[in-house]
Amino acid sequence: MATSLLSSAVSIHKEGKSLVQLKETTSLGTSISEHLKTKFNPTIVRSKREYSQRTRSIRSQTAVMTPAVNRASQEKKKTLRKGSVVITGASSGLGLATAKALAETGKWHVIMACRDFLKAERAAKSAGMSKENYTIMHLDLSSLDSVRQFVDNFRQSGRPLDVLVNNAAVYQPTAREPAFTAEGFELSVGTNHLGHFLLSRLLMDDLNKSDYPSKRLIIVGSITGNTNTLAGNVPPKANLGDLRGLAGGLNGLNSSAMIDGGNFDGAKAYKDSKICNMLTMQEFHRRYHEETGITFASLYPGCIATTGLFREHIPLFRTLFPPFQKYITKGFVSEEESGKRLAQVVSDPSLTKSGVYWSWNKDSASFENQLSQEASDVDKARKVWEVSEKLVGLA
Ligand code: NDP
Ligand code: PMR
Repeated sequence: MATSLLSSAVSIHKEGKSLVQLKETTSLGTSISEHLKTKFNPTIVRSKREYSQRTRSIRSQTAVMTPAVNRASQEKKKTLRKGSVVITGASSGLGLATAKALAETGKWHVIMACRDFLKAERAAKSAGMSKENYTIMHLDLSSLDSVRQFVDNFRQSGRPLDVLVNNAAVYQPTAREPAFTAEGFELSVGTNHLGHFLLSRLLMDDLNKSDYPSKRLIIVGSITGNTNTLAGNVPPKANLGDLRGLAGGLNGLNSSAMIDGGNFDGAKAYKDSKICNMLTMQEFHRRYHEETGITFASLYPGCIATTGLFREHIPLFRTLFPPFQKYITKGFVSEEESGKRLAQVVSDPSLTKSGVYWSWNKDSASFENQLSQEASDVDKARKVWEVSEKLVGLA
């Protein structure tokens, strides 16, 4: 019954596209004011001071002890410092749960890279995160200026970058017309893929400089972008086609707002953006893993049916989706559990393999999952990379 209600929920907003029928086919730039806000933000200033005090004290201890210690104990000392992890979209859902899980260990300082500072501060407080374990910094992924400004602000904070988690996303299943980023890219691909693409490319230098024992760049993927699964076959299916819309700039004017050049469909745009996320992770792996030792990974954390991701879906969907996933597909995971999973990909010493798309089985044990043909297409990954480079102004 839940299935039929859910499918009617879908057909309500996509007139004439019932699931049964389709089954066969299968804020702008943070310029000076934002910069000042961050620069004079007491949390950041305080954290920066605490961080440099801490490093100074570690350095002075090391200096005093140097003559007496051997190399092995120096190495051990190095690993004593807290890891420093940037998580985008840490103001709710998976990002917040991961921030909380990492902060609670006392071994991580979490930089919550969020578009809504106050929301993030409230979320961190209500999650019970203690102040010395996190810093909030402004990042709006739907503006490339904001991405660049974030990178500048992050560098000014003086913190190292040990792990970057590209988690934020928007999903617009009921939109009839496309919305656009500050630069005029369709919003879902612009935010979920292009914003993160620029962020990751710019922060590669910072990751490279880190002396942390296991440096990682993680891009959250999803089952719904993978057409080798039942979930990935729920229409509209992800498909990047020949990338003609992406190459045209996704602006909906002289090019389509969709990557494959087709008519706008918000649900498909999200799934396409997730393929881009998974392809980008693999392309990073091919280009940089050997040279840098950085671990590149993606994951499907499970169906976290209660998060803000579904905020724009119709109310009936939001009511039925959690029980449907809990009792019928059994793919449901709580926000807390999903946070533990992503936290493992950030910090577990056994998950250092690069180029992997992680998933978890019923007993919550991680395993290397298979990506769909399109989500593992080497040629497409290179093309997505090259076109994206042009769109974000790196080539
Ligand atoms: P949420 O909506 O709870 O979290 C998304 C986060 O992204 C929010 O913090 C949101 O900020 C932030 N965000 C959105 N737009 C921007 C922007 N322009 N700039 C900066 N941050 C932004 O959703 P989830 O926790 O469910 O999603 C997290 C990730 O998990 C996504 O990558 C999603 O694709 C993935 N995922 C989710 C699944 C699920 O079942 N929920 C399943 C598989 C993957 P704000 O709080 O201000 O809105
Ligand atoms: Mg899906 C094992 C079956 C399974 C799983 C794990 C998911 C996950 N879904 C499954 C099956 C089905 N879903 C079936 C059979 C249907 C038809 C009734 C169905 C429908 C459905 C809808 C309408 N499912 C959805 C939607 C959404 O709007 C969600 C979406 O696609 O967001 C992009 C969604 C999801 N199902 C999932 C997961 C994880 C999602 C959402 C989040 C995401 O991929 O990021």
